[in-house]
Amino acid sequence: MRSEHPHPAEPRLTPRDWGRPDLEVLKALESKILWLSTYMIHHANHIRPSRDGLKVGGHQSSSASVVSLMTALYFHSLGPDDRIAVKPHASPVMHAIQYLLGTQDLDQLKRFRGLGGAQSYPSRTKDAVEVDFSTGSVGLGVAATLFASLVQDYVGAHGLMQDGRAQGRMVSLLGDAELDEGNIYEALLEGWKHEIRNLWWIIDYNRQSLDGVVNDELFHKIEGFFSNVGWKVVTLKFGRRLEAARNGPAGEAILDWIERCPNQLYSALTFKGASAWRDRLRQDLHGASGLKSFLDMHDDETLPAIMTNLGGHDLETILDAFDAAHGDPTPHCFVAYTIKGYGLPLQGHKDNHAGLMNPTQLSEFQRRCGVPEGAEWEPLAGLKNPRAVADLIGAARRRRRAAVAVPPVVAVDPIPTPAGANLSTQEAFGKILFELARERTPLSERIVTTSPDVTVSTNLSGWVNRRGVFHSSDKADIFQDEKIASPQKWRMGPRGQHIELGIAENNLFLLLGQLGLAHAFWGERVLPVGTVYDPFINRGLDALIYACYQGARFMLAATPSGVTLAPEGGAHQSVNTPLIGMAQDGLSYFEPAYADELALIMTWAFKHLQAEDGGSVYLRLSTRVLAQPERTLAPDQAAGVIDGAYWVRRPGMSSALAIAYCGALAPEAQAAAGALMDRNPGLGVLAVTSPDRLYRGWSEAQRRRALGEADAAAPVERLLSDLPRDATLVSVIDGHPASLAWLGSVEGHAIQGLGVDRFGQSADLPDLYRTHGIDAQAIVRAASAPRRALWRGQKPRRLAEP
Ligand SMILES: Cc1ncc(C[n+]2csc(CCOP(=O)(O)OP(=O)(O)O)c2C)c(N)n1
Ligand SMILES: [Mg+2]
Repeated sequence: MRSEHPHPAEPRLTPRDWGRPDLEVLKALESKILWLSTYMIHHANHIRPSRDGLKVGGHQSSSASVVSLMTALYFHSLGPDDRIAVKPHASPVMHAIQYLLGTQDLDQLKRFRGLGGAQSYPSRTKDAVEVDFSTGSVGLGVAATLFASLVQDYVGAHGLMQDGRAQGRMVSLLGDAELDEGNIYEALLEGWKHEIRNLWWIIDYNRQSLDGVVNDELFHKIEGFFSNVGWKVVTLKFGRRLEAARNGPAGEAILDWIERCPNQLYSALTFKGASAWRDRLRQDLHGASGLKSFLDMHDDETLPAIMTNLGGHDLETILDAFDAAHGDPTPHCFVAYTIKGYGLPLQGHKDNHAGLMNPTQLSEFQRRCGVPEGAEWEPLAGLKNPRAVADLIGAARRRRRAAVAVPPVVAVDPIPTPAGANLSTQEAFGKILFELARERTPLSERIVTTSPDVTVSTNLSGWVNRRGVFHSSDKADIFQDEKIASPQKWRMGPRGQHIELGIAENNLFLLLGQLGLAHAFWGERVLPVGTVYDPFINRGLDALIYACYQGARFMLAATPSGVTLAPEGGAHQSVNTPLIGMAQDGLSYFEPAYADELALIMTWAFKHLQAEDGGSVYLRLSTRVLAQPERTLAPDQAAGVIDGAYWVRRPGMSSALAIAYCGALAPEAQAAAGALMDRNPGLGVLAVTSPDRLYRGWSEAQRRRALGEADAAAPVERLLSDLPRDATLVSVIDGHPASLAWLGSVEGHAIQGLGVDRFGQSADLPDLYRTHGIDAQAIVRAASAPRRALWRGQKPRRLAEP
């Protein structure tokens, strides 16, 4: 049953408030944008000196395809609160427009695709101009707009929108081949469940992708997909001139011919030009009444122009369609028929994706655009109506809202260690959130949780019971009302602080990414916490990387992890995720063993999410219940938890051995230490809480020393300098051993790196740990293994007998 949103959009400014621009002026702007975007690419490839001989690239055809649509959007249809994802290969168009609007420097355009210059694909974090959504990995930027509209609803319902801002429209201008990406459909379904609104997807339907021409039937399918999930589909097929031709000689026959013309043929004729159109129409419409008059009416200039007058290149058609949709919150899909390379000699050619105009073609194009030589970068050069164009640009510039001011930091009090003599880190995580939910603190009010159908099994339900599920309208929990006993109480309503998702992990990361940017979009922070099964990070990995690349801030609790999942094993056992956690920029990975460590990490994490130089946090948690140590961590140990490691047992001066363990394998490390202690009384035990932070600290110190800061030292260097250089290190983790094996290089210790590097299977812990060589015996064995001789003649040495 569909419901009414109780939080209608604030009154927002729409094109009705500023009225239609003069069409001729808009057309002049359109041609200037086409010129600038084309020339920017040409300049980077043919004029800027090359130092490495590589082709710089840039997509002149993909860009030309959307010039009319983007002209209409930026200079008429986009309101001050609207946000847009521009398809990756139209980056030059976006930069040209920003340049005209005065928000982009010429220097940036001249350095397009060069260091510090305009990026190849729109980038929130790397571009100098304000970019709403990064794009590049096709499909993701598109779906991100859908989740942004959901977040906007959340933010609106929770009163978290900075003063003076209204609910805007989330717009995606996408390539038609982006619809091949499965994440689009996962997002559509999720959007339908959440009754998303204020969303426009404008498909640049040029019927070409990278390798070729798309299937003729795609259009019908698109209509079906979108209307199935409640979207309005608006098709912009013919432009004004073609529509008008309908009533002229052979009009119906010609439009009907275009309707039936296979995409490949239409593209080929577009590329070939006037005489090809003429010949083909004569051949295919032989005998059609009025054909001769139609062909006689058009010369070699106007015939191709009319035959390619598609909706997506006709400003009037575009403005009509966009204007008609304003005021309707229903999500809209516009199918805008376009031609890839429109207006360029590359148009329609099936291989034009990476094609570049040569200097001769460019000169001819420059002449046609009326751009005087030497005035290539001049915004108004060669225009017939420069003053009017400048006025239109000025009006669009004045409509823009200033960037969102940085919101104040939400206070984070130290999180107490959850009670319990025996706990898993997953349980501890659930308890921490449950406790946070008890009181209405600044922190607990801003936390929003989300999970792809694993809320209960990742221990989030305590939080959800207290804070409710977000939904546009209040909904009772029928099971509760019917007095059916269940620990889950799922009240739903606009004030709920948990967003429940379907299983698609891609959607989880896309949503976390947008929640994690709420402060940048609407000026108030939310602190997103997502839960997922650790192995299924891989399922949504590109979206996770995308969220980090966008600079989003979120906490990810991934649990269960590793082969420790034991009986439920096999496909559910994660092996590579520690390496993902280490390698992913913008994401700090932690794998604590105990609840006190987790409480410290989460306290730090909620601050790190908000710090200017902060980022997102990934907690790799476990379902293995461990006896909790009765202790208060010393200040240096507590600091070590955040830096990535601390000595549980500091090595003695003459120690020959230390064991470095991570996460749920703490008991194995302790048991092995117990067994080895007699022979190695000075044995050290290092608890690694974050292989990632530990490694980053090390590489940062190396970098600083290389730059001359001789005293720079990393936490891991200080820790391992306690261990005699000829001692052996044994590292152990329930994950890929490479995540810790680098420890040997820090101070030159010989290391035996234990971990999991093969698929697991269902079994109990003793069998699994034995099979993968991460049990106490394996640690003892590794500690006792002979070292490989370093130099010829050097004798292998045993540290302890097995
Ligand atoms: C996930 C992903 N896979 C592959 C690519 C490489 N790629 C870049 S553009 C493109 C085709 C895009 O076609 P379309 O979306 O129709 O855009 P057009 O160039 O026609 O405007 C491909 C396959 C990519 N950028 N992202
Ligand atoms: Mg395309």
